Amino acid sequence: MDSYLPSLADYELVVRSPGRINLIGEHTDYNGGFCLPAAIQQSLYIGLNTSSKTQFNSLNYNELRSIDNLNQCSWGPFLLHCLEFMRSKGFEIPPFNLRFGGDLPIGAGLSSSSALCCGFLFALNDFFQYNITLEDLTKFAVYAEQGTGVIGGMMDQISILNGIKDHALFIDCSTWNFKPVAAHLKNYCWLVIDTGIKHHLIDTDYNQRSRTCSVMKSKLLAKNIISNHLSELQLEDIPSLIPELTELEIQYLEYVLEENNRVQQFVTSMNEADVRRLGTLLFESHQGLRFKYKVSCKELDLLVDFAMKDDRCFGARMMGGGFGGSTLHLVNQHNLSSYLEDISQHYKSFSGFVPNYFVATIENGVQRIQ
Ligand code: GAF
Repeated sequence: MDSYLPSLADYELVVRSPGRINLIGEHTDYNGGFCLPAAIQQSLYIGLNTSSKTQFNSLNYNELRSIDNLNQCSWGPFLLHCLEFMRSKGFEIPPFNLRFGGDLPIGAGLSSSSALCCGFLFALNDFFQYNITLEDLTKFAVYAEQGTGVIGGMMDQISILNGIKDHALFIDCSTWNFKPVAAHLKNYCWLVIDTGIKHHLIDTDYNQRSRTCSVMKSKLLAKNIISNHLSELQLEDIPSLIPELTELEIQYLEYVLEENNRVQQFVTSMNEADVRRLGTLLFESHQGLRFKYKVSCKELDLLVDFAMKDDRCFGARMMGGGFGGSTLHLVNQHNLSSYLEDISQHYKSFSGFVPNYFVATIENGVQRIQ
């Protein structure tokens, strides 16, 4: 991580912008539901300097861009949309020199694109002293990233900008309110395994899910069945909605409402340190994502299927938007190395390579470090 900092030593301002894990509550945010993410140690480090000409430099990609060709690289559109959003709000942005890089894996379901947007907006705000509140910065980051074409929610930006060390944030996405939940379980750890299947959400069926839910919402709003979000509904309401919705919509709705219930039960079980119940909820979440919401893939399933048959792991599930990326495993620390060895070998025999992994350390959200 710190290996990026020497390249930023001459920068007037340096911001650390973390990735995030999500303990549970997937594809619920854009449905006004619940989720439980946390900022992690893997981060992007973003440096800003004054300059006569605006320039952007990605250390990970070893690419240098100006405003004119910023769109012609994978990371450019995120920065461009942040700049456009800030200008649309009336902020004047003098020329600057930006350089960034870090140890946050890209396209691994750990929200590297949101880390870039959140960190960039936070850096601009601090550097040019706009005095935008953290609450507004969070909104700006959500809307700017939506400008790139992903019809996503607010889970990633809330956790990246507002994360609290050793805590997950229990977010009510209907109000954007959140409260910290202690996420440290004595003798257990949160293990993240990257399938190596890379994705940008815009290239997946993520938007298709989001659109289907939005169509469903419009139908139910038009009939005054809901007043704002799908997550106002309860599972018991489903039979009465069958005439209003398609079979696929019912299937997705059932997943979302079940996942909301799981998040609430998860928070209770975290407070009670009931590791077995937590594990069961993780497995149930994965099955919902796999069979009802259909956003998993065979590599994610392989890792979770292994976990289900192994009593060193209490629970596991895919994490983030899906279609690749990483899985989260709740593992007894004493068995961590043997579990890792076996699951890595199992994955290698299927995919040909040993997957990357790390034990998540839950850290604070975006911070100025220089
Ligand atoms: C991605 C999105 F960016 C989030 O808003 C959320 O929908 C998540 O997928 C799925 O829970 O990370």
